[in-house]
Amino acid sequence: MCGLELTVKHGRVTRIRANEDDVWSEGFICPKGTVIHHLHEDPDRLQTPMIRNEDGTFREATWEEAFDEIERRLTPIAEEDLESVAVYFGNPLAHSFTLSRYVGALINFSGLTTIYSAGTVDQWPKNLSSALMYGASWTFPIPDVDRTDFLIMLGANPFDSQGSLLAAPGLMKRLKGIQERGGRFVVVDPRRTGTAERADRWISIRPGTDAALLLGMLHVIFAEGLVDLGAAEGRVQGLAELESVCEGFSPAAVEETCRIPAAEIAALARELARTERACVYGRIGTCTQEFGTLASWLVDVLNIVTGKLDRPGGAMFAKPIAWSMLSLRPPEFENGFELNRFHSRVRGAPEVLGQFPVSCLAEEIATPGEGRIRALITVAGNPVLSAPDSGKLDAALPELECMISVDNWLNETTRHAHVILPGQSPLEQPHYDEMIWSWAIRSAGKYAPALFEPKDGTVPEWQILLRLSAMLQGQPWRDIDIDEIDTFYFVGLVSMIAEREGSPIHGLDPSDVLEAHPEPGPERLLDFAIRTGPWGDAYGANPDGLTLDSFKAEPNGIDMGPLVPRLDEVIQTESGRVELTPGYIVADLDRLRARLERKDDSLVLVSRRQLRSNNSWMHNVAPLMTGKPRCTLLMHPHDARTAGLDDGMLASVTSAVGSVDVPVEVTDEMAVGVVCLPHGWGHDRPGTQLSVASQYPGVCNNLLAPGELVDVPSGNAVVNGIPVRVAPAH
Ligand SMILES: Nc1nc2c(c(=O)[nH]1)N[C@H]1C(S)=C(S)[C@@H](COP(=O)(O)OP(=O)(O)OC[C@H]3O[C@@H](n4cnc5c(=O)[nH]c(N)nc54)[C@H](O)[C@@H]3O)O[C@H]1N2
Ligand SMILES: Nc1nc2c(c(=O)[nH]1)N[C@H]1C(S)=C(S)[C@@H](COP(=O)(O)OP(=O)(O)OC[C@H]3O[C@@H](n4cnc5c(=O)[nH]c(N)nc54)[C@H](O)[C@@H]3O)O[C@H]1N2
Ligand SMILES: [Mo]
Repeated sequence: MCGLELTVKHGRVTRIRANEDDVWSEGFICPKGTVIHHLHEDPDRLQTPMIRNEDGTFREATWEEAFDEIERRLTPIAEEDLESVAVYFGNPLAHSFTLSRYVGALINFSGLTTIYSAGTVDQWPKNLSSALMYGASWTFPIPDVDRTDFLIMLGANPFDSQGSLLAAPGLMKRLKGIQERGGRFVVVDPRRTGTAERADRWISIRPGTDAALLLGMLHVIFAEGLVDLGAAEGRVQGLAELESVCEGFSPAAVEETCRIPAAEIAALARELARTERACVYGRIGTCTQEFGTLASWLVDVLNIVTGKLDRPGGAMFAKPIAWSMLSLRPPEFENGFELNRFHSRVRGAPEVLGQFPVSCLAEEIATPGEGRIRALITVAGNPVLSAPDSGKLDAALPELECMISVDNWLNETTRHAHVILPGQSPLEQPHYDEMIWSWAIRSAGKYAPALFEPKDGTVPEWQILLRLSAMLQGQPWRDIDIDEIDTFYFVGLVSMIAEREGSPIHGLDPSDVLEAHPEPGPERLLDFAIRTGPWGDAYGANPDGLTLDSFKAEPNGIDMGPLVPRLDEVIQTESGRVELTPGYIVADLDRLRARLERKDDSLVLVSRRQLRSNNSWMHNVAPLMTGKPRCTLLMHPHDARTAGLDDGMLASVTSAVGSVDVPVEVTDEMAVGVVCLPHGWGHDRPGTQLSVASQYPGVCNNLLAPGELVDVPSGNAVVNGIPVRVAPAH
């Protein structure tokens, strides 16, 4: 999302700098931005389809050969049983206005129902709590960092990650800004991260116990009469029940479990309640853990009962200029969010918001019998490294009768594909960031045209995905008219929006809208989202309003200002109020009560992210890989001594499902009893085409994550708080 200034000479990028004039990022840049041209130039990046040979090697193929092969393998399976065809999509969708919209089209047009994604190793608990609290599964309040005076961050480390479901350029500078205004920020994390190091206070927590901490705080708020709904007054449901919910979770009752003194818990609650402009924010450490849904819910509950919701300096809802497809409630949930409607075949895991835990994927492929997954399409995902129990998935993928990957690299996952279909490089396609504006601290946006003409013979991803969708419907690939399907998709969307009461184009004839956009492809969808957004021209109704052309005329972006209160606009619950005590979530408290009773003396493993990397797929960029080895096990000196380990020694880390050998980095930044591995490593698999990454393989932490460990209500994977044993490696 940061504005970059690229200098090009003779068709090559010679320099990348932060764009100082960018209205959003104002000169901020991170290491990933400075190397974007390496992704474009990477000799390992696929520029033609690849077909796997019998012996496991790959050959470059023409698009004709690739689609012939897909027709031969995929079409018969889809015709026999579409449910046996699964799709997995990954993180890059969040940033690509093409991928996100056209993966939606792939699913809707083909009728695919077996859907997996990186979402169930990420924010599914937050999706669930928002669905049940606000009636909108992608509506998350975010901290108004620029105006807050007190921020409690749990399980987030923007020092490395920069942000997540909170987009704020140069977030660390903004956190410092809180301190410069006389405010404070506190970090709750089992590791004294770079963020915690700069915070006013680091509160070390036992992994997986945030829900207990937050209930302890809620208990204090009720017990001390600190409830004050503020702007949410009259707009919430269930306040009385909430008080009884925290019964039995006093600070004294949770302190041992959380390993945080009761007095500190109470002080935190009081400080939150008493600071007018304050906010609690939780991120991935609060989601990918044993009580992810409870923690995600309680973060919002605390903001609400202390009057922080929907007010400047508190937790607010972003107002993007261009709406994302995710803001549309799926038709299957038109009458409310029904959960656990069906169950997975092997484990009996309930679906949540249309998906099973991604850790079910391996067993659904490997277990014979009716309903087995026989074909898989991956789009921009690397689950062999990113999904829990990844060894099992790596072993299961070769059993597929057909695997197609839409991906730009031949990596740990796509090496199992029968056919890989590459898209274009990030510099060969236009960019307008996709979902993340929905959690941005300003209503801004910007558009960058493609820097380079796409290389001859490349095919944009929207066309690949539409073609696959029609093939899944049994159409011979040569007969498919991409433009026709795209227009059908576009008109369908326009009709849906035009039919809505209160829509800016309510009653407009979709064919008039179509006339304004004769060119097929993702740009007209983006233009439509801008024009029907809060500042759009509404196709004439608001003649001075924004269109995509407005952005094309302003390469530094357009900023429509800071967060504004908008609770009434976002709530979509049946009651029209925020549901404070959704029964489905509250029912999970028994599991937490049992946790308070559980003996807990094992060493546990958590994950970390790294600044010079992006999940699993930027380790092939040489300038990001210099310096000390980074795939290390962080361990407190006390734990290292107990295990007989010293800094730099090779340790063997063993969990219930796997074992890896990795060098130890002894550091008191870890809480005692907690060890930490980075995620996204493990590039030692044979048959990939990653010439840089394979020189720095590291180990895959997900070999250690038991697939059965999930946050029960959401099905989200638990990759933080995994019991492990650590010993010197032999
Ligand atoms: N243990 C542990 N596991 C985790 C996490 C953790 O913290 N700990 N974090 C989780 C989180 S938050 C996430 S988001 C997931 C990520 O999980 P995934 O999304 O499965 O993994 P990524 O590493 O982001 O892989 C992105 C893939 O997209 C491809 N790609 C890159 N650019 C493009 C493009 O333009 N087009 C196409 N078609 N493909 C492209 C890359 O080659 C790569 O294969 O991992 C999760 N797994
Ligand atoms: N440079 C870079 N930036 C990235 C990414 C990347 O790989 N590299 N990945 C992107 C993606 S996909 C995402 S989702 C975001 C994630 O962004 P963040 O949520 O900021 O992710 P992390 O940096 O992994 O920080 C998570 C923190 O949670 C802590 N934690 C672990 N378990 C617990 C627990 O039980 N309770 C609490 N309170 N804390 C816990 C960990 O110690 C860690 O410090 O980052 C994005 N940004
Ligand atoms: Mo993520």
